[in-house]
Amino acid sequence: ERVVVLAGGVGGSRFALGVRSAMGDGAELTIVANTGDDLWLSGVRLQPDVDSIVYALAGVNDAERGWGRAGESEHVSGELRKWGAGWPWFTLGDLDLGLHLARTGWLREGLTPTQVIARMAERWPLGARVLPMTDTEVDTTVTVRNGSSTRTMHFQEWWTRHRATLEPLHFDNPGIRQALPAPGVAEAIAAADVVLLAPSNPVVSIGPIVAVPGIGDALRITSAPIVGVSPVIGGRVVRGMADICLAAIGVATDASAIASHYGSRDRGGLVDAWLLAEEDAALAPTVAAAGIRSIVTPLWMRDEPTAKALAEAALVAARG
Ligand code: GDP
Ligand code: FO1
Ligand code: CA
Repeated sequence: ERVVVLAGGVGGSRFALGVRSAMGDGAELTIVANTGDDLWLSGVRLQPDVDSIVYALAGVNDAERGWGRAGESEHVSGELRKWGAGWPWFTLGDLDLGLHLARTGWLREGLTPTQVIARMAERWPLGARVLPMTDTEVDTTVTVRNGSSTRTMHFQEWWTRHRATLEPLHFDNPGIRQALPAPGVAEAIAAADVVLLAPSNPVVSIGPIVAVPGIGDALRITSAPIVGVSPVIGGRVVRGMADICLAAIGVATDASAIASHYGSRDRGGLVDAWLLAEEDAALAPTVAAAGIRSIVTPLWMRDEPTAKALAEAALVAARG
């Protein structure tokens, strides 16, 4: 069985672990990671969602935070702050910086981001192939009101510095129309038996992935069923501030509204089936009205067993 998962950071990495444990021997798992959060900082390339997924699969992640390494120290970051270098509100852990330095060196030697991740997988057996959505550098920017005018900033500044407290007018991914899917992404989707959308942020995680031109097309034409998992449980996002992102694109923080936003594949959309939390069972008719089959199942990923059970439910849903 060939399974492809589209994933962001916190929700994406937890779900990826669940899918890996739910899959049988001989099954092939490909995880397509959002790279819209990526940035250059203090001379190094950061790929937060890729790294959250790789660290989680390698078992070296800080599971509570959902990003960065377990057992992290911050000597270098403290020194950078004293230099006035980088962003004082954005901490690069020492172990994490080891990866950023390695990656930046390899990129400068001419490796692609896809090849860099493959190198990471030589050190850490991941039990999955992790692909960036694209090797092209694509940012996510957020435009907010600034008096009578507007101001545009990098997603990380809006998210981490301002904690999403500035009302977003819109999100953009400059350059994404020219971006190509990373090698293997469209092929994996075309050859998949199942495609799963992790319960990731629909706006700034899944949104950029499906906005890469060849990826959206590959999803529309693959013969594999596509099953999405709601990141909203009982009308609330589980971890983070995705509700504020959803409001900016006019989508309610509601599991059925997100399903309708992705749309039914029968009607040119992205999903065949949608996993709803038990708390949201009453939304099943609304999801059905959008032409999407829904399955009610526990959606909380508390630990590996609950993430595995969720992944199993998604795989069962895909089989029809
Ligand atoms: P980010 O890139 O770090 O922001 O992480 P993702 O985009 O992958 O995931 C963020 C989303 O994951 C949030 O909007 C949450 O609603 C969702 N999420 C986090 N934990 C869980 C969980 O246990 N269950 C479900 N269903 N969604 C979750
Ligand atoms: N999130 C924070 O809230 N504060 C930080 O200082 C921070 C540092 C950081 C460094 C590397 C990395 O890969 C991620 C980091 N994050 C930090 C998480 C990240 O900003 C966001 O949560 C994601 O980009 C959203 O997906
Ligand atoms: Ca992200």
